[in-house]
Amino acid sequence: MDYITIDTKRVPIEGENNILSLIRKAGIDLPTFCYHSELSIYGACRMCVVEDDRGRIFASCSEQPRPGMVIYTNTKKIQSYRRLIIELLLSSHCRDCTTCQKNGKCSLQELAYRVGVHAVRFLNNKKKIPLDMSSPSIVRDPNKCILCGDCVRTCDEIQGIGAIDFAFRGSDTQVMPAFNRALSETNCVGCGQCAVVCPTAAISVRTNVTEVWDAITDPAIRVVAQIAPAVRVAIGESFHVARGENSFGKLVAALRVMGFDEIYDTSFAADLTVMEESKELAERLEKSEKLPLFTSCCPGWVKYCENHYPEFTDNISTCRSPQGMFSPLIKDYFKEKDINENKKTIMVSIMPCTAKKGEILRPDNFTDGKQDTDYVITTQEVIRMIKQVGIQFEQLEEEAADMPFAVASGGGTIFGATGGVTEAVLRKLAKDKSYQNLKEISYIGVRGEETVKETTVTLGDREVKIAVVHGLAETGRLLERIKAGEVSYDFVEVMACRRGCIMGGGQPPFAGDRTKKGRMDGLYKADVMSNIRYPDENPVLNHMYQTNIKGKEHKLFHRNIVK
Ligand code: HC1
Ligand code: SF4
Repeated sequence: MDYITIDTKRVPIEGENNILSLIRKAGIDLPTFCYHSELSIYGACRMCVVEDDRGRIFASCSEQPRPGMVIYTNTKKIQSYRRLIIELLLSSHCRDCTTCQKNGKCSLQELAYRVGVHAVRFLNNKKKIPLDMSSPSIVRDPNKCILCGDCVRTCDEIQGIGAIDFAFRGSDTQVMPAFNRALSETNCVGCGQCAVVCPTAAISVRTNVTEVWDAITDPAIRVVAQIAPAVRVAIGESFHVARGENSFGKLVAALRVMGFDEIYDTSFAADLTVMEESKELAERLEKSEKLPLFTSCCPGWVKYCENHYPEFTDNISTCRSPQGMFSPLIKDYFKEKDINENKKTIMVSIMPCTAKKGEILRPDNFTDGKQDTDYVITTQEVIRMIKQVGIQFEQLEEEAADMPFAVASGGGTIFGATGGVTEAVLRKLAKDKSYQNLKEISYIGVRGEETVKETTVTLGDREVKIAVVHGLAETGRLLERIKAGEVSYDFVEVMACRRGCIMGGGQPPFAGDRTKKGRMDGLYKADVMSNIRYPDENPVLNHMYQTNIKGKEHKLFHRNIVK
């Protein structure tokens, strides 16, 4: 086996294609701003510089390992080089750290501390640039940009959108949409993946925390929370809870302390979505029209389709997302009570997703012309609220959500991972509701991290071809193949974010590959622990279909599509 020497350690080369990966394998967390294992190598930030035994200094992310190399990661030269990089970055950076959204989570702040920059010798002569607040999902603050290009490459390479890019030259360089337009006027879908990789607060989640506190503290308002499936397996990461552990019960307890009046599980509405969407699939298969049926629960995907592939918009399911179904259902449920108690019900969704903030503003999701979900707050925002109150999250006793919307199937809960919607729909369509069949469906090929998964199932006398895709760049490639007639499907599940909602733009920033797997495993574990696994065996939902939602399905659960 070939080796290189890193400081004093011999490290085997086992297929790594850059020295940085070997350094990390050797247990040294070399700082970087612009290196991400899923993005192309840019080599711009220079923080990962190392020195070799001939005194050459180079970026380790863009250099291939050669057997016998001797690398030093912490020489005097390297130390002062890194300090200078940080000092130069800080010299043109707006330094309002104490009031910044990213305070305590900013990589620039952290690395300034780590490399020992205690003062900045250079003056900041840059004029303050106005913030772009036009998107309901994210905020762009050019004054905090360090030009690492992570957002540009994510938007282009992972999402295939290219809503932002570098503009101007030299010290005037900025990241912005073409012609400096507002983000809301671009093809940005609000997925927030740029904010996930941004090391500072140059791109951050647009927050609605203040509005939610205002509602909670108003006694005339009934504040109802719905908790999305993916939130439960990520929120604990910010409170020393083991990675991927289901913190749903702790979150419910925290929301009660904060003053929410009713707390429900969005997985209930995911069961509802399965019922409506599988009905729609059966009808389209019967008539052989508008196939493939594309899922509609991911707003980033819906917007991408409208922007880039309008020819496929009729193929998208008419179902609202689980969030979009749940809010009008709950408002309808409390209608009379609100009148009797002289109260107003406000719906707050707790979501892993930044695009959900845009979904609630779409008139095709309104009921009787009114917005159903009042506010969406992301996992990150609810973490901030918990910390504001001082709740010791990890010490909370778990509590159950409120009835009747606390009852959900495991099929509804796995919606948060890629393939979960499809698996839940297959459970609904299965005639055999046995435990054994659940296992068989789980092995059918829709689970896992592969970017495109395909499977075929037999429904009645028909073979139904299914694809599951996540990440919008990959989705675009799949749509091109469908258009070219190279592949054909009857049902396609699309999630804008790689690996599904568990990696949504509103989740706590992730630390390496371990978290991704942990979150996915956590949802499948929650499914196994559910008393109800098949969405169509949800007794509360089945009762409601016979009673209070009977005849209202179209009005409350489907989009108002005006041609
Ligand atoms: Fe999702 Fe969905 S699974 S879109 O990823 O269909 O956000 O978690 O809430 O609405 O249920 C997100 C997650 C979420 C919806 C559901
Ligand atoms: Fe691109 Fe998504 Fe960021 Fe918009 S939110 S700029 S689409 S990565």
